[in-house]
Amino acid sequence: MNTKVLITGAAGEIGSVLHQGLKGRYPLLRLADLRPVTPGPGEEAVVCDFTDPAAAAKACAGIDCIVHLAGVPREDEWDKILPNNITATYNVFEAARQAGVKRVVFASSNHTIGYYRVEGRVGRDVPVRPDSRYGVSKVFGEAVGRLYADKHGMSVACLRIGSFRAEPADKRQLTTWLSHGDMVELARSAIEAPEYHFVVVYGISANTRARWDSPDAAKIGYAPRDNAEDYAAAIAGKLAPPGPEADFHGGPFCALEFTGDAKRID
Ligand code: 15L
Repeated sequence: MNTKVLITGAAGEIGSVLHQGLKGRYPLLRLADLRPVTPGPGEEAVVCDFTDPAAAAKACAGIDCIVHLAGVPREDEWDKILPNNITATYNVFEAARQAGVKRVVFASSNHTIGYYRVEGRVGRDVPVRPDSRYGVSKVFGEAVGRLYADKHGMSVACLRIGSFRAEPADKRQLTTWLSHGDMVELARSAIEAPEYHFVVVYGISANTRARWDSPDAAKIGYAPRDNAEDYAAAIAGKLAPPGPEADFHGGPFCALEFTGDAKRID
């Protein structure tokens, strides 16, 4: 594969797994993070704060494909979300455009559609329904991706990642689990698929109880192997408390700071 790849947030939970899983696969793996990363052969490490456009531009130079993971990975205060997830994501796409990067793979989240009821299935074309400031920031990232795909001809994949864990931990995750191996396969597929314009793929394993539909998975050739069902007996009884956490796809994020009327969320 003759693709020079930049991973932002390479020292994070997903970034570290991708670093190991994609090691040696590309002529260059550039690993960017606020924290130092130790590079191996064929790798470069850069300490980079993507809230700074000049730093983002430097990190993107000479790259073919960016896997953009950097940012706050869960719900947080607006003062953290705004610079790290919104400004930084814009900076990454804009730096990519200026550097002539052909493809950006954006780590989005299931929290873009969190307030859909668990009884229903959710596809990629439903209106967004974020369940948190974090979810709003991921909707923003997908919108910037769509803009750069349409306006600038960039190839963009938005991966709506579910519950990235070594093993599923509760009943919700029997639906939402994404194994480490399948995360590597998902990123690899999005990096290497020969041609696509703009795709949205739910990042989950081949879970028997999956409720999110990803017709675009075939466009990138994503074929997950793991299934949360293999852990069902071990986590039987690990249920969410009654209320928004149990009622909606976004689980615990839906219950955080909740002051709404669940009956009105159809
Ligand atoms: C996410 O997007 C978060 O990054 C992670 O903290 C989990 O909460 C996960 O979603 C999930 O929905 O389980």
